[in-house]
Amino acid sequence: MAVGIFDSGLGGLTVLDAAQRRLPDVPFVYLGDSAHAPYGVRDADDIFDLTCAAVERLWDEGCDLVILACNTASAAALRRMQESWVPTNKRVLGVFVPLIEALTERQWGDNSPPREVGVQHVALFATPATVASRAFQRELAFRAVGVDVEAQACGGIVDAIEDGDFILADAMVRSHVDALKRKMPKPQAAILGCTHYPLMLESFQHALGEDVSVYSQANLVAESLADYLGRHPTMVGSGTQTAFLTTGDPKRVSVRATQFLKREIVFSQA
Ligand code: DGN
Repeated sequence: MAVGIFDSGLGGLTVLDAAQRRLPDVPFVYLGDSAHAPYGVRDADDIFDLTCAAVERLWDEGCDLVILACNTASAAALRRMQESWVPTNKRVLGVFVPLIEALTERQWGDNSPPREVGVQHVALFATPATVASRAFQRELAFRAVGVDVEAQACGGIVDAIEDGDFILADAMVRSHVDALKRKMPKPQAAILGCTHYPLMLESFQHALGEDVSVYSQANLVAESLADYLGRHPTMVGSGTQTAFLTTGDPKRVSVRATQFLKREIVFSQA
């Protein structure tokens, strides 16, 4: 039994990579829906249907625990899936909560009332669909009061990364950070609310300035997964094998993934 990691394309590899380093004895199956990427410009019903199909595919691979390593899918589909669709012997987890717990300095499962936290001005960078969902602000409001969130819908960055065009992606990061700063000149913290963005972490940090704390998901989600598996050890078997599946062109996707993770990754057809 492996842990399933799903993303609309290649961004979830940042989460997989961090999870593999944190949990070297856990087997994983990664599924990227590159045939339908990017999700960030699709409507919520469409994202829900595609995400359910991907999760079912991972269940078929023996993954009782699936992580939606995609903020767009987490924002548009996770709550709806958990409430009405996921059977009781399976778990589907998202990537928002570990990030918000880190920002609000909370432990997993701390359901105490919202309280003031160390930051008041927070910049959120995410895909247009994630920003439109306001899921981040909703989850934050359960845990914190008095935090002003300014969101920047970053159209184009995911496509540039998926195309392997990091020069274009860097230019886009700078332009989105400039646009954000026109709305919020001095953010104290910045949330990278897209699993593709850790690949552009240095660009974001550079454009924002060294005094801004940048929260990136990969390590936070890996830590939260380790914590979850510590409490639910029967959700996973042991082994070090990781399988990589794509709905896109395995050859092309393997080249990009190898470039992203700087080690050889071979995808098979999903
Ligand atoms: N990595 C996905 C996310 O975290 O939202 C990108 C979504 C997309 O397909 N644009």
